[in-house]
Amino acid sequence: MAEALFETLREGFAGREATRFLESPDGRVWSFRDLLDRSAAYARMLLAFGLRPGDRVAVQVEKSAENLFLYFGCIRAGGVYLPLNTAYTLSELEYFLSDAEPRIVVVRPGMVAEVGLRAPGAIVLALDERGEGSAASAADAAAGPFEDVPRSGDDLAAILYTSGTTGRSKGAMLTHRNLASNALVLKDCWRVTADDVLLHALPIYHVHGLFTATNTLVAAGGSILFLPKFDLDEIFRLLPRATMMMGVPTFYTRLLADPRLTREAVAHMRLFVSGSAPLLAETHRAFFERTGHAILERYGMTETGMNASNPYEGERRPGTVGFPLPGVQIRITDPETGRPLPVGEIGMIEVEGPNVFKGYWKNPEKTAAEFRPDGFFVTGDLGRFDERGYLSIVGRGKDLVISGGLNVYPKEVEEAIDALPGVVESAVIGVPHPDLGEAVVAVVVPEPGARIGEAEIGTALAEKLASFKRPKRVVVVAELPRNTMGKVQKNVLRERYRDLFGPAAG
Ligand code: MCA
Ligand code: AMP
Repeated sequence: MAEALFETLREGFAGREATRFLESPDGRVWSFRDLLDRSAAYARMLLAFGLRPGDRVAVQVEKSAENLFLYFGCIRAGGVYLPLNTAYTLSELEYFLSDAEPRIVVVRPGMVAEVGLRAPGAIVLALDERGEGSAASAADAAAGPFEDVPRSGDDLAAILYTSGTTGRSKGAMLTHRNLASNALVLKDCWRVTADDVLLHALPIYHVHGLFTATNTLVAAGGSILFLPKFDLDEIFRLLPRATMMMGVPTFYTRLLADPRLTREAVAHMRLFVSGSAPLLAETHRAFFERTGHAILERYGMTETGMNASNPYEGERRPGTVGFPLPGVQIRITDPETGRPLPVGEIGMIEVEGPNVFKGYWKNPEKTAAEFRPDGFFVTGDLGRFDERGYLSIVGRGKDLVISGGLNVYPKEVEEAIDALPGVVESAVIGVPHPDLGEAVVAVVVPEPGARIGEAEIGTALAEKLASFKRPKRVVVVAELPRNTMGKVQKNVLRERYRDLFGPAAG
C-alpha cells in the first residue's frame, strides 16, 4: 500500500478520471481529471514560488473547489498544508504565522496587505469565495504535466492548530500515513463506494470536513456536492441527489427542527454520520423515529483523526461512539496513574494506531507530556467501554467547551476578558444550548464601580477572539464560587446557569 496521501487517494479513483468528482450548488462540475489537473497546477505554482518539501502553506480562505485543489496541490508538491478557520481574527492569525513560519500564505483578497506585514518572510497570495484571486491565476499560469514530489508515510502532510487548556494553540503534526490510513479505514468501515454522493456542508479547515469527509470520498472514487456552508434550504434542495452526509450534532438538531425532514425526503440516503461533539441520545432516537435512519456516531480528534465508530452493520447505539476502528487501539486508564482500568469503569481514553499524530510542532515538551512511554496518546476525554465493547464518552478531563462542533478553550477566553479594564476575574463555562449543544458563557466579576457588562465585553473581545469563541451570554456577579483550596468551582456555575438558554435536558 502506498503511504503518500495523494498516491493512496489516487488509487481510489483510478479509471474514473472522466467521472464527476465535485459539484457546487451553482451547478459547476469538476471531474477527477479536473482534480488531477488543477491540483497539479497548484503544485507547480507552489514549487515555482520556492516551496521545498516540508514547507508550510498556510491557508485562510472561504470554502471553494479551488481551495480544495490548493490543498491537494500542496500535498502533491511535498508541502505541509495548514488550514485556518476563517473566523480567526488578525491577532489570532499573527500567532499561527509566527509559530508555523509558512513559506506561502493564501488568504481572502482583502487581507493580503495586512497578512503580508505579519508574515514578512512569506509569499502572500489571494483566493476568494468564487475561487478567484492571485493564487488561482498563478496556478493557471503554471498548468502542465506534473509528477508528485515523493513523500514517505512518516513525512508531514498537514499541521492543524488546536487550542490547549494552558498556553497557546499547538500545531498537531499529521503525517501522510496518518491521513492515508484513516481515509482507507473509513472508506471500508462506512462502505463508501464510487456510487456514493456526499452532501458536504462542513468547513474545510478542520479534520472533519477536510480529511474525514473529503479524503474518504476521494479514496472511494465517490462524488461530492460541495456547499459553501450549512444552509437548510440548500440541504433540502440537494438531499434527493445525495447518498450520505457527515455533520456535527447541530446539523441534525437543525434538520429535526425543520418540517421538511420526512421519511420520503431521505428515503434514498444510505448513511448519516455525526461527530465532533456528543450527539444526544434523544436526537439519535428522534431522527430514527422521523426518518428510519440510525445516525452513525463516531469519535475523533485533530491529533488522531477518527478513532472509533459505531458499526455500519449491527446496532448503532445511541449515546456511544462504537468500537475502536481497525488498526486503532483504545484503552481506558486511571487518569492519575495511567493504569488500565477494567471494562465498565470510567477513565481516561488513550489511543494508539497509524492515525495518531507525530507530535506538536516545535513543542517536544507538550508532545512528551501527552504520550505514554508505550506510544499511547492521552486524549483528555473521559470514557468507558460497556460489556459489548461500545465506547461512551462520559466527560472531559480537559476544560473545553464544544460549541456547534467547534472547540473553545475557556482559558483563552478568560485571559482575554481578565485583561479588560474594570474586570477583576472571570470564569468561562459551557452551558447546554438547544442549537449549539453547548454555548460559551462568561461569568465576570467587575471592579467596584466599573461599568462593564455584556455589551462592553462583547465589543472589546471582537478584535481579539474569533466570533465563535465569544460568550453568547455574559453574567456579572459579585464573586465566583470557590472551594476550600481557593479554586473556582466551575461545576457550581454550570449547574447554576444550566437553564440559561432554556430548560436543559437530563
Ligand atoms: C457560527 N457561530 C458560532 C458557531 N458557528 N458560534 C458558536 N459556535 C459555533 N459553532 C456564530 C458566528 O460567529 C456568527 O456570530 C453567528 O454564529 C452566525 O454565523 P453563521 O456562520 O451564520 O453560523 P452557522 O452557519 O449557523 O454555523 C453554525 C454551524 C457551524 C453550522 C454549526 O459552526 C459549523 O459548520 N460547525 C461545524 C464545525 C466543524 O466542522 N467542526 C469539526 C471540527 P456573529 O453573528 O456574532 O458574527 S474537527 C473535530 O472536531 C474532530 C476532529 C472531529 O471529531 O470531527
Ligand atoms: P478537536 O480535535 O479539537 O476538533 O476536538 C476533538 C474533541 O471533540 C474530542 O477530544 C472530543 O472531546 C470531542 N468529540 C469528537 N467526537 C465526539 C463524539 N462523537 N462525542 C463526544 N465528543 C466528541
